[in-house]
Amino acid sequence: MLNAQRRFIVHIDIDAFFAAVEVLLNPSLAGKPVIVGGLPHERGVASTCSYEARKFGVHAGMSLRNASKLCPHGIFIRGNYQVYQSFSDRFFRILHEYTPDVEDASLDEAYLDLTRCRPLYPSFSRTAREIKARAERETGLKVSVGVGPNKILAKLATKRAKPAGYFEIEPGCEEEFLRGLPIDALPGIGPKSQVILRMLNIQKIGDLWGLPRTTLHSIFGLGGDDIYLQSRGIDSRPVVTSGIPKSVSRETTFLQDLWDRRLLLAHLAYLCDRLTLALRQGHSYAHIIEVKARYSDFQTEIRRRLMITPRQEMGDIYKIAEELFLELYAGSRLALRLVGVKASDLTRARPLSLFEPYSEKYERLGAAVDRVREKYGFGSVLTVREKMLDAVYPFERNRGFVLKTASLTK
Ligand code: TTP
Ligand code: MG
Repeated sequence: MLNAQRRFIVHIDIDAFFAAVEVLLNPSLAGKPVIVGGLPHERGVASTCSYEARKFGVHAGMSLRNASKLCPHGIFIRGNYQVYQSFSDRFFRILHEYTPDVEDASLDEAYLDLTRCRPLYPSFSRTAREIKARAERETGLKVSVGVGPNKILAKLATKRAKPAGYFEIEPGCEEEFLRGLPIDALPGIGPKSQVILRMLNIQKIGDLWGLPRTTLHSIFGLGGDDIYLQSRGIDSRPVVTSGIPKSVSRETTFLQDLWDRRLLLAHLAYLCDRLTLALRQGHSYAHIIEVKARYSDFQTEIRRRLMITPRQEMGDIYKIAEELFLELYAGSRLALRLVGVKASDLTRARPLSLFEPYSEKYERLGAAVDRVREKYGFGSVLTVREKMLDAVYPFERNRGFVLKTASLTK
């Protein structure tokens, strides 16, 4: 069932991360339902909430309005991404002391592969427990740790361990561990597939084992092959250590739903500007640009474009984002409540294009803009299009426009 050489993969995830940081900074919040993401009357969604708030049914991604209905005595906090980022940095610095094989899966979540470090650690289990204890001691936050022979099993083990626990899947116990889990525990089974499987009376992962691969394939196509492997705990994905994030995105909810195309494009331009700043800082170029729009009825649409030549420059990325946005918004009769732009499939090196003469003009332009901004603030260099936002948002020289919701994704 599993790979010939058993790996020792540790998955570690901070509990109720943003909310836990807020409690740490303000201990009077301990034991109370804390919801991070905005105030109850504001638009937008909860980024996360404390376990006390979860008892009321509140969860990440829920609109603040619904959260405040379910949990009227909840303590709502807008949140401060920079503070969370600094806790995240501290967390990852600790992890990197144990192995070079650390993959940052998100701000508060990592996979560590200890297999290569066997000579250093006589007992992997003891080391994994020590990592947990140290992360908790030095960040002041509770973490959960799962251990298994691959990423999917380690992550499922963490889910079992939450909150603040440790769970290790011993060799030979994988089947027993997986058998009773509900099918929606598997990350590869989306809501649609779940409905189909439930119609086939498949509720638990163990129930999936009775379906031949060919049957899963004929129902779900390639996704079926994946379900077959996942349900058996087979996962050969390596722990990827590259420091490049998987994607960078910037999005915002508006103060009021927006129709005006020019104003929408102004937001998009500003978000692209923020996004390309992050790309330059990460020395990365994007192969995929994605635009997201959420309508006033909460329907969300995404359009994406793959580029064989990866891009980093503001003008290029804005042009693509604008095309995607206009394509998406064409003919819509609804106003929008959110737009976002995302760069993914990132690469460090900009491969030479077959069709364009090589030039560093753009890189030099970007670097010059960054230098001016470092000295005079982000708002010192803005396009005419972005300047339209002047009429809508307060402006701070250092930070630029203060949008309603800063992007919370990496
Ligand atoms: P998670 O690890 O998914 O959630 P969590 O740490 O709050 O709670 P737990 O792990 O104990 O279940 O996400 C980590 C942080 O990422 C979370 O604190 C806030 C942020 N986040 C968002 O901003 N939006 C989201 O939709 C999610 C799921 C998380
Ligand atoms: Mg977490």
